[in-house]
This record gives sequence, C-alpha cells and structure tokens, in this order.
Amino acid sequence: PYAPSITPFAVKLETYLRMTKVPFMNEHDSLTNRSSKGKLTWIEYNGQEIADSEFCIKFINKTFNIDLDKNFSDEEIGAGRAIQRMVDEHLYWQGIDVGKQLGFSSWFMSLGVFFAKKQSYAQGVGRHTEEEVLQVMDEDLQALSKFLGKKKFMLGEEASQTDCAVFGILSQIHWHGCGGASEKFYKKYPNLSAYCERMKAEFWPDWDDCITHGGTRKAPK
Ligand SMILES: N[C@@H](CCC(=O)N[C@@H](CS)C(=O)NCC(=O)O)C(=O)O
Repeated sequence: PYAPSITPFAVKLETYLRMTKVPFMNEHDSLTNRSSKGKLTWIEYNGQEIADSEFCIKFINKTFNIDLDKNFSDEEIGAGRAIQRMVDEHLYWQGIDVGKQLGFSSWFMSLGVFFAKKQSYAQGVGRHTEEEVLQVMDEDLQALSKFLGKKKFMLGEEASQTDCAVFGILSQIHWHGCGGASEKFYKKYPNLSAYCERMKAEFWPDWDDCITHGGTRKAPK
C-alpha cells in the first residue's frame, strides 16, 4: 500500500493520536487479532480494550482530558459530526461496493474483495446498480469538496476530529485509487487532493517510513 493502512479507520485513529500527541504503539496484526466487535482497528490501554474508532476517540478524550472541539462553534461541531457520519457510515460503503465490483483496481483493494459482497448487500448499497453507487459516491465527494472550499481543514484553520475521519477515507482514494472509478471522480475536486497532501504534511511527516510502497518492502515503522 501507499498509505499506512488499507483500512480508513486505522488511518483515522492514528491521525487522531498524532493530532492529539497521545503516545501509542502500533500492532500490525489486526487481520487475525480483531476487536471484541469483530472488526479491524481497536486500541488497548492498560489492559482495557476499546473497539470502534469513534469509541476509541471518545475514550482517548476522556482518559487524556482532550477537547479538540473547544474552539469551534456549536454549528461547526454539528456539521463536523454530520460529515464524520457521512464518510464513516456512507462513503465508506460506496468504496466497499466499488471494491467488490472492480476488485483490485479500486481503493479498498483486496479488503474490498474479501469482505465486500455480503456486507454491502446487507448494508443496502450492494443492492444499487454500479452506476447508482458511483453517483452517490460522487455526490459525497462533491459535498466534502464544497464544504471544505478554500479552508485549510474541514472546520476552519484548525484541524479537528472530523478531519481524521475525512482523511481516513480520502487517503484510500488518494493513494489507493489505482485508476479506478472513484479516482476519476475524486480528480474533479482538486481541493480534496490538496487537503490530503496538507494532512499528510501536517500529521504524517514520516509517511514514507509508514508505507510498504505497494508491498515492495517492509515499512520501516
Ligand atoms: N465503525 C467501525 C468500522 C470498522 C470497520 O468497518 N472495519 C472494517 C475494515 S475497513 C472491518 O473490520 N471489516 C471486516 C469485517 O467486517 O469483517 C470503526 O469506526 O472502527
């Protein structure tokens, strides 16, 4: 891979840890070592396991007394939450479904092929035609692009929790689009790719050490 993980939720969570400067150590065994909810990406703190990226973030906030929302208005916080839900619970599934249809040439690569078929059917997106899936994916990307506009981060000049979820998902299209349909749509929104590069520069200065360059080497970190 060309991003540190092929799961957007891992990129999201690690970006949050980096943003909040909470020390952490990665274990790259989540394909076999799942959370209590049976999904990838979870944390362990002093023997306590927390599943699901959003519950992990809540736990981190409470444990380390972190409040990244404090400088944002209620309206911004509300919009940020809606965007986080859109990318985690909606745009993600379009990616999974495109993965199912296009196999390795899409942003979720092998993961899409392994998990996608049954799950996306159960979720509902798997019942849409390919054209419909691509259309709603494009609409989500357009919404992100319009909301971001010329701002540095999703909610303004300061990065927020919302940016972690957005970057998690966009990192998969930006670095793992592999010429698939999602990449074609994504290219219509240059402010989103500038945003990805900005997030990478700000929170992942060691990015190159965290990736395997398409599986051609072991990531040094
Ligand atoms: N809501 C969860 C979603 C996690 C998730 O869907 N992870 C996917 C990988 S991207 C997974 O584990 N899929 C495998 C499965 O469902 O069996 C979170 O935010 O952590």
